[in-house]
Amino acid sequence: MAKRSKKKPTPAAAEMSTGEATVASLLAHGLNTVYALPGVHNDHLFDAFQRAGDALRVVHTRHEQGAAYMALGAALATGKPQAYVIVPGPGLLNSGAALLTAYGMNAPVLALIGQIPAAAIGRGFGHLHEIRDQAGIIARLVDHCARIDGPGEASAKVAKAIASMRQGRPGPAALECAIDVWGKRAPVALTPPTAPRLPRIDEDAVRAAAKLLGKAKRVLIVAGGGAQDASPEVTMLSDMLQAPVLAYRRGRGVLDARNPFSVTLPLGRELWGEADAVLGIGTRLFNPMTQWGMDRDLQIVRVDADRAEPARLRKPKVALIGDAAPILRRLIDALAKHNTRRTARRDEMLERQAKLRQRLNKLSPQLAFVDVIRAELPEDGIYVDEVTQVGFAARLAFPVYKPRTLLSPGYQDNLGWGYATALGAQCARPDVPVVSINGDGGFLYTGNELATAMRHSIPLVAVVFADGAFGNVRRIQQELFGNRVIASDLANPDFVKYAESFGAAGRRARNPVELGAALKAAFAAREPTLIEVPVGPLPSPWEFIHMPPVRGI
Ligand SMILES: Cc1ncc(C[n+]2csc(CCOP(=O)(O)OP(=O)(O)O)c2C)c(N)n1
Ligand SMILES: [Mg+2]
Repeated sequence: MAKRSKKKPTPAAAEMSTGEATVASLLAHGLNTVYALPGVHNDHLFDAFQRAGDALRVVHTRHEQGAAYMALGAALATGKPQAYVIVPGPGLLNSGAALLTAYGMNAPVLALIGQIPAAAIGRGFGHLHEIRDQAGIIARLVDHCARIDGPGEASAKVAKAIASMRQGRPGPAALECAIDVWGKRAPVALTPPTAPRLPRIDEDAVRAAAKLLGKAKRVLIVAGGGAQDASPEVTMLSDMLQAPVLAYRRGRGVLDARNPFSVTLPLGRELWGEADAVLGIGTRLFNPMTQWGMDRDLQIVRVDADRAEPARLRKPKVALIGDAAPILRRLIDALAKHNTRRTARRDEMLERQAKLRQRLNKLSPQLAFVDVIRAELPEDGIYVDEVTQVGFAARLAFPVYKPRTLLSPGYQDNLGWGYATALGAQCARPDVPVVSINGDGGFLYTGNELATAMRHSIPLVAVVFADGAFGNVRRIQQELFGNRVIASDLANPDFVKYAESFGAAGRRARNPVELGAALKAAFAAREPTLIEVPVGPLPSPWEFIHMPPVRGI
């Protein structure tokens, strides 16, 4: 890594260990919680955590995937950088799926990873937890990584890593440090946090976008994860353009679902087919472009923090590069001049939403479960999704009112992310209730972290829909493979007793009404809770998710 030009150091250079300098720097960047699983490689770092006292909360988990998913959940729920700490080799690999998901979701997660003795790195002696080319493995997983080689550079490397996580397209970063380096001491000058550099807004491109969108007759806005901090701007543009806003997972809540212009996949596809212009904001547009078609009659404007993203599938007419909110504010100003008079579409949208709901009703009883969860979860409560039947229905029909209140795993769609990610969200947002939805298959990936919920008093409420199967897989085997079922049945524990064995509250709900009552009680009690919901086979959601094209290519 190239050295950053010298920053102005803070006045006094106190003697510190590498670990202490790292902690001081994390705290200076507002990171006051770390999710961690200790081990000998990081003992001096944990000693620095201990010495930081109340300034730093250390949430230790029962598996490294739990620590990493918790940091991811905290990052997704807050939009702010979060850190996890693990031993090298197996510790790193155990956290790998979460780090991969953080990359896919542009989540600012910092991995602090131990290393074997500095002098032995790369020499193949077979030290405890040694893995070949750990730095190379990490470099494939994140955009920014470095090794901290001593106390004097720890703070600068932490500052640089955190800056990289917020610069341009956000994402995870990783820092390694060798077992014999964390404890080394020297006078240390701390590097203060740096503000992200915002790219200059291209005013010509803003004008071109305003002209194009202003003239278009039927605009569709598509909001992705990059639109989460631009909710007021997206809402205003939707109103000015009378444009529906499509979001599937990461962009949900950017336009409040109580606004009839807020649409999910099936309506979004219809509108994509009718649109003459699309404004994609912080989204790869992957599903629409690859599934629904993108003929030349569809003019596309993209807003993206990543310069490389807009042209990936097809070069848009206009690309605006940078954070969405400031760009959209300029676009709103310019559009005021170029926008045509438009007929109000509110009634049309209300009618289309009602029709869609009729169609979706065949997802029963999933939708009834989705409805009671929405009824009991307060407006700013956080719903954490999983790769499960009720989860798929929620992606289509759970009304999301605010950004960052539906957390869904993005294109990795990795089974088993949910419970620990939700724990992290609840840890970082103790002020709002968090509910974690799980299948019986996915839950046991990180269900052991019930121990973490108890140890750290994290009042997460988890719902486990138990059908005794990897239900999604089983249904595909039944429907598409002549009922040749294999490896998709599950031997389950009694989930209520399982929760109780940790000291958590366990409840059972046999139908949507009972689930509503159980959720009400759990949110009132504010204690770690698991609600088991026994279910039978559930109808397939896939006709509403994988849909045929509506345009030419
Ligand atoms: C990491 C990972 N492994 C495997 C899969 C494939 N997969 C998708 S859904 C599913 C079954 C989910 O079972 P369960 O959690 O019980 O939910 P259900 O479909 O029964 O509601 C599997 C194995 C995946 N998405 N991610
Ligand atoms: Mg299942």
